[in-house]
Amino acid sequence: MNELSLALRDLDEKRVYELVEKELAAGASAIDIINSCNEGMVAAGELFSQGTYFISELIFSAEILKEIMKRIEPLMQTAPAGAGRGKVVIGTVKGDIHDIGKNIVATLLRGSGFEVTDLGVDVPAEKFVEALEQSGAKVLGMSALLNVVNGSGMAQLPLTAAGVASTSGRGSLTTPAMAVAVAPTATGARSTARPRR
Ligand code: B12
Repeated sequence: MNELSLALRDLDEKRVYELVEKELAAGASAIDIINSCNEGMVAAGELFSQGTYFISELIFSAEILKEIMKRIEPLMQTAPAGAGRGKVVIGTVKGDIHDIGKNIVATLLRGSGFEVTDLGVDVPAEKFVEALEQSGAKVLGMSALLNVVNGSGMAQLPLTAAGVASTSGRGSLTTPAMAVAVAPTATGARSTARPRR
């Protein structure tokens, strides 16, 4: 973990903002900042699961990260609006309200010229299907950070009927197997999963 990750883990708000400015001035990209923050958030999550942090501390870590995102979001716009790279439906699955990572992905996609339909959080399976049908999107992004929601409802998605070409599930717990379970017959069903930490 670098200085920024540690300051975020320790909820040292003022120091976090100073370090973000320092790193940006030194030439860090928005993605570099996000990666450092991710490390700090994972560490804060570990302190929570060990009982050192309470939910209030987790909420505070999220508030700090949201402030950082306000600062770096403009740096994530690389393509002109309506650049026509394709359509994507994205949302956080039912039972889960984590949305910071999902919002980052939506911003990056928009910034790269994709038209994104963001369904928000706690999205039931049928809403994903409805949005795919209405928008004609061929890509579905589902965010899931809680293991209790792993597969629940998601495996029921009639994705082939909705014409999905590729599925990315991502979060602390998602696996390639999960993405395939969600869309077993979709062409190129895959996950950008990372191992649980
Ligand atoms: C902040 C946080 C919260 C905030 C969320 C605020 C918000 N608006 O999102 C609050 C305080 C509300 C919260 C609540 C809870 N949380 Co919480 N939370 C976290 C924490 C610390 C950080 C998550 C985060 O924002 N990370 C930063 C972002 C940038 O990273 P990210 O989400 O991983 O996203 C990146 C990638 O995953 C990827 N990505 C994300 N989505 C998608 C989608 C697609 C399509 C793609 C391609 C990529 C992608 O791209 C992003 C950028 O790199 C994690 C710790 C962890 N290890 O993840 C725990 C964690 C996820 N929470 C946890 C828990 C237990 C809870 C609660 C149940 C606590 C409680 N007792 O109430 C509740 C759940 C409420 C609910 N029903 O959802 C556990 C889950 C454990 C588990 N195995 O299920 C974790 C792992 C903490 C822990 N170690 O115990 N939480």
